Order: sequence, then structure tokens, then C-alpha cells
Amino acid sequence: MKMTFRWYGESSDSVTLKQIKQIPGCTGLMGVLDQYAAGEIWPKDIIKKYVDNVHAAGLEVEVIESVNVHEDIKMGTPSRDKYIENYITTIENLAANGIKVIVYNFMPVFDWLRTDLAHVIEDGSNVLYYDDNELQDMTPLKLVEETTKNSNGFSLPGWEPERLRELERVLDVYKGISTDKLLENYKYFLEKIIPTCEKLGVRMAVHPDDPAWPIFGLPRIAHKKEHFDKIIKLVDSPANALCLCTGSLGSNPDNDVPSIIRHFGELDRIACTHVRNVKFIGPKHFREASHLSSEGSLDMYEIMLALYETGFDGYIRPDHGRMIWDEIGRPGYGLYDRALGLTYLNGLWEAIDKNKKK
Ligand SMILES: [Mn+2]
Repeated sequence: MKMTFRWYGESSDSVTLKQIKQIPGCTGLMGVLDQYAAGEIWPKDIIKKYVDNVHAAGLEVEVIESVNVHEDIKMGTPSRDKYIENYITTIENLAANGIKVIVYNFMPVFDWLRTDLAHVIEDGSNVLYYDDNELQDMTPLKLVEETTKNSNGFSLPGWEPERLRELERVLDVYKGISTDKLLENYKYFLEKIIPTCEKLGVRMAVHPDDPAWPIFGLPRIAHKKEHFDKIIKLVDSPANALCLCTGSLGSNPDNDVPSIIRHFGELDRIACTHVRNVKFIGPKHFREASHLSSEGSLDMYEIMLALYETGFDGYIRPDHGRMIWDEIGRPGYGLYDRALGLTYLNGLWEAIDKNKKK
């Protein structure tokens, strides 16, 4: 496996490449270029500048995240073909710069979602938090306003202002879209893009719905094992793969994360993984935690063991961390707790590896 760290780019991240380079055992990034709205072409020269900058810092970048799918593609409107063409051009431009995995999602309107971005926990740090009861009292617009207000001045992936301008109209269109229809639109998209990916040696990695259930009555099709069984068959190709996010899937205790890893790992459909812990509080109610097993509800040893035993050789990164030691950064994406998480995951991996080779 290749241990990586998410980085948003010089002007959009509180963490520097130099800091990332100094985390032991971190060899590269899962990169993000967050200046482009869904549907726009990411220009080759801008990607090159980003990649060259990362290489100059002594790090690799073979994974790019948040290449967002335009809402018209998900809704299946006639204008989708233009946006799919743009998406294909972006795939080509990324591949030309050495990118091998593209992380995206097919969630209608909302990307990941929390009701509190700085929930203070017992140790005095703060974490991302979700309570479905609180969501029931909120309109989608109110939630977006609150989220934007509390993000320390950073724009959150999936919450870019331009993406939300048309919120009301889009929410209305989705009232007529069933989960079957959404899957059909998804298949249409994959059928158009996967041949290009196969030709260029790029794997598309779909990120699970986060949290792992429907919200605001919108159709959601990617939050349990059965869903991904369907998705990988929409176009049956190794290029149609998963970004297995333990915290997103793990937000629903019905999802047995190690067994889901074993299932898709044996099929060789996990292109990359986000590994983090969550702590269950009640039904549809959880908060994030440090990566350590004993601090949350997921067994990180079993997660790493499942990856190891299925021969995982893709990219992995720690996911959201707590905000600790008075750091101010993008919610979930500070340096300190993610660096601790990365080191812990590397420790688990080393222990498993040495034990297996004894
Ligand atoms: Mn994730």
C-alpha cells in the first residue's frame, strides 16, 4: 500500500507540503484542486503546476479527489452530454500528469454532511458531529449557511457556493428521481467515461454516501455493500472501482466495514481507502474520533487486517481528524491529528506485516 495525505493546494490548505513530507512513512498525497466547479474542465497546465509543486517537495501524487460530477449528469437532463465530455477531458488531463486514481461521488446535491463542524469532546478537542434529529429541524438552505459559516473561512468540498446557488430548483427536480432512475443515469455516465479510463490506465473510485443513509428525502445509492455490488456491475471493469471510506460506511453500525473490505478487496475493486474512526452515540447519531480503535466504535486493527489479507496495494490515507493543540484549519483536515492517525495506521500495518512474515 501507499500511505498518503490529503492536500488542497497552497492557497486552500493550512498545512504545507514541507509539513506533510516530515510525517514518517507518508510518501504522497491525495490531491485536490478545489478552484473548479463541477462540470468545468480542469486545464492540463494547471494540473501540471500542482503536480510539479508536489514532486518538488519530494512527494508523489497519483490520486486526485473531488472531481465532482455535475448535477445535470446525476439528474440525467439533456445537457449532461456536454458535462460528460468535459469530465472526459479532465480525466485525460489528469492522466497526462500521472494521475492513476480519481475519487468522485454520485450523491445528489449534498456531499458529506454534518450538523456540527466543531463539537467539543471530553479531551477538549473538537470533531465533526452528526445528529439526525437536529437535521429534521433544519432546511437544506439553513444547513448550508451554518456549514459555510463554521468552516474557518475554507470552502468545503461539496459545499462550494456556486454549486449551491441553484439549490431550491435542483431539490425540486430530485423529487421526480427514484433510486432506480439515479442508477440508470449513473450507468449512462460510466458507460461514457470508463472506456477512456481503461485506455489511459485510470481507475475511477466512487466515495460512499456520508452519512450512510438518505438525507432530505434525496435518492442515495452508495452506502451499503449491496449498493456497491450493483455499482461495480453497472460497467464491469477494474476501472470502475471504490474509494473505501471507513468513516462514511461506518457511520451506520449495520455496515460491517472489515467484511465489506474483504468482499470488494477479493474482487480487486478497491482503488483507494480513507481510514478513520467514528463513535456511535445513538441511531443516526455519531461523532468523529481519533483514529485509535479504543476511542471510537470501529476496530481499526480488523480494518487494516482485512486490507492486508486481501492483498491491498492501492493508496490509503488517514481521514478526518480531531482539531487538537489549538490548531485552526479546515474542519476535519488539520495537520496534527491526521499525522497521529497516519502514524498509527502505519504502526498497525507494520505489526501485521511482521507477524505474517514470521
Ligand atoms: Mn472519505
